[in-house]
Amino acid sequence: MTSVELRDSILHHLKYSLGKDAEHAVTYDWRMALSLAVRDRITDPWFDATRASYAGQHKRVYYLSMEFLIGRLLQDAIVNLGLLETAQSAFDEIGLPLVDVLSNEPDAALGNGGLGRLAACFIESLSSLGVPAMGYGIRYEHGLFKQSFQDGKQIEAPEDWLQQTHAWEFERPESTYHIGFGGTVTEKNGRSIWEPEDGLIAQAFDTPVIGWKGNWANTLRLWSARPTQIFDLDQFNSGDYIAASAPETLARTISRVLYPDDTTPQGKELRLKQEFFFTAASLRDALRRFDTEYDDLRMLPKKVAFQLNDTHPAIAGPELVRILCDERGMKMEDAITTARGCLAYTNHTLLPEALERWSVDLMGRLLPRHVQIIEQIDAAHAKEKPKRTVTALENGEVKMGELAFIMGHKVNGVSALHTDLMKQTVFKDLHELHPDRIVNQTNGVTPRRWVLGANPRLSGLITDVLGDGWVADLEQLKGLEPHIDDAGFLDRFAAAKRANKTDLVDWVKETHDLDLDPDAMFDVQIKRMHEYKRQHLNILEAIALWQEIRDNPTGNWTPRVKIFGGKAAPGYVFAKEIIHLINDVAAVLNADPVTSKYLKVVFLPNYNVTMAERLIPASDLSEQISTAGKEASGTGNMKFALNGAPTIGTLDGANVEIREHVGAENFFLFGMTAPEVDERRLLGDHAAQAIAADPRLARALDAVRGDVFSTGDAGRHAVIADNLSTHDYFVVCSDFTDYWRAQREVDAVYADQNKWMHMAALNTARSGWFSSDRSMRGYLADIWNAGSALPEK
Ligand code: 26V
Repeated sequence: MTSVELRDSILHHLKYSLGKDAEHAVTYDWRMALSLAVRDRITDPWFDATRASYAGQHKRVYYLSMEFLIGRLLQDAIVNLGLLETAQSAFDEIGLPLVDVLSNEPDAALGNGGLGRLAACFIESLSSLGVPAMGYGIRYEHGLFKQSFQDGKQIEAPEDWLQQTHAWEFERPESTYHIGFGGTVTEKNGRSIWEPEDGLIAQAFDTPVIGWKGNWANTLRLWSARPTQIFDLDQFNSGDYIAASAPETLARTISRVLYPDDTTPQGKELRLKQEFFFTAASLRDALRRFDTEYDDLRMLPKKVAFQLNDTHPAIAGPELVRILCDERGMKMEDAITTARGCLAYTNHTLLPEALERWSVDLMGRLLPRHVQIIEQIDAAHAKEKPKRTVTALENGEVKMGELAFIMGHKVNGVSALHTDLMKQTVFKDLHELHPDRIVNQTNGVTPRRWVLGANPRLSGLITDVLGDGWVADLEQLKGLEPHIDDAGFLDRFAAAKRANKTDLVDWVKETHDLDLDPDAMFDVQIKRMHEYKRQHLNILEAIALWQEIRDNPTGNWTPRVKIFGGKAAPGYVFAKEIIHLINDVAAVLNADPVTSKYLKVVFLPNYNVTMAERLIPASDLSEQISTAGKEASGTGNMKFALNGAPTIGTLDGANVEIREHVGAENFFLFGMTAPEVDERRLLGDHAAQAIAADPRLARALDAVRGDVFSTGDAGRHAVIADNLSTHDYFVVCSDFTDYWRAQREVDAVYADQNKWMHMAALNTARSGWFSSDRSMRGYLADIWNAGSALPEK
């Protein structure tokens, strides 16, 4: 496509789809027109892919996820279609900067964090690999809340991405399913029949997901809830308008808002409804498609794979059994075996508070037949493993992890360490019963969004050296290694980083009126706020460093800017305290005339995918400092390494594998290992001991406890100091001293820019393994037994 053709298509859509003439069009109109023009280019590959999937009778992969943290889609689509330069020239002609048009798009935050972003990377990789696949989720009207700060404290506001027309989706009024809740189970001729009492409609909205070079496109199908009956006409006519629309309001509530990840699942009826709603609709949809192609249900495991993204869709097990047995007449045991052949489960956390459990009471009220089936699944499992068994239903609760494990033919962890820990802890007993079921699939990230799209300067350099094959085959980045010492390479690498940093400096100035020095080290921690991620360890180190600089202001300090970003779940009080502390520390440090040229702290509000795309290419140092054993994988860590930011980190999650790939000498390791953490906790007074042994830590904690950062409200942050000085579950104090040491090593290397850039470039060259294409190939081979439908090149 030429830029003239693209421009004409944009102008056509502006006029005929949006009803605007160019003279009166605002940025929104241009963005919509460009999106529709680009969407047109996706439609043919999308149809071709659908046809090829049917024609080839390929096995289909269905990725069931409560969350798809897709962010903006326009730039990604343009990049994958190879239209970036074309779009650039088209808008040069129109006379509007393309960046302004691209940044008009709202950031679709249909997810909380890592789990949802991983789903988005996976679905893009499946398209780039040409695998017939579909993502199934919920079309939340409101995504993750918007964050702002008032007096340093987090304020939440509802997010409203659907206020504007969503340019990428196609509404499918004909693709609807009736989803029931409640009611009774009756027996007829030896068959159980569930007769739900309430119900609602799940309606599909499709977003095409275009792969690299536009060779293939899959569908992200999101379900929206609507009532079976719009309103009660009798009540309306009698004047009771509120009662008349009650059923509609109630039904629509199901897809109204994304749950933030703090809420304990117990008693959250709406969340269980959301889970069943989207899972049941997705299964029905997939089976309808299967029925158009095959007539023998025993073929199901050969032709269909359902991947459960955590336990949120784990009700798929009993629901599929229910359909096969009650509706399709399969014998219960065959139904269980057939369902298991299709299902696999990914675990994303070992934190006990995040493992889903539902009371049998609640589940029995909403899904009476499913509780019966879970009992039968347990019974069949006990029969299969008579010596010692583990059940999903226990003490009046359904344990969704156990259910997903028992109903999956494979269960995977998301990094090597996490998978090992799964075997040793949460699933120890089940692993002993089924030693071949747990497999590892280390996470990955899509290089199209996280390198090519987000970091055009670095990408340009890589392509100059290697050609563009690396985009679809990221391990080719290894080919950079022999060039690192070529004349000019490191200079160009450093210049790309420096220009990205300058862009960030300009943006921070414009949006937050803060002055940052692009020559300072940009030390970045961006992720959800959580005690296990230990943002408080990072800010304690900043405080201690500030105190040390004040002691010796003429010292040879390496200038640093510590940048934070991340949201705390609205109900997570302690995480919000940490945000408040960081903002208060920032206010004091940034105003200090003696130290602020060496050390600044910035907390950027409303961190999201778009902000990550801006920050990661401009980062020097990646903070991955979770308590060992707690971060299942991390995926931000991979994005930083790929973009040439070495890690300071613990041996946790995928950090372990990143360090193996980039080399120990290019990774700033500190802290206890997972077994050392467990052992350390056995000491009742580990925090007190650590504080007694390190005067820097003691002094920093005193400052937190006192009024140094409390502007007249002494003791405001004492909860944090007290928590850390006493039980300190996440062993912040015990890791502080080693963290300090590692940070000083970082300072020393950064002061030698040649050495630093060398290390940074090696991080890029050696991180190609962390592509989500590699992850998807692993799932295809070890879990799904499926493959690409594209001809081999
Ligand atoms: C839990 C709950 C509980 C009920 C309310 C809604 C909700 C939503 C999310 C969660 C926990 C999700 C666990 C999670 O996000 N794990 C992250 O998964 C990433 C991808 O595998 C991984 O990189 C991170 O280390 C891991 O924390």
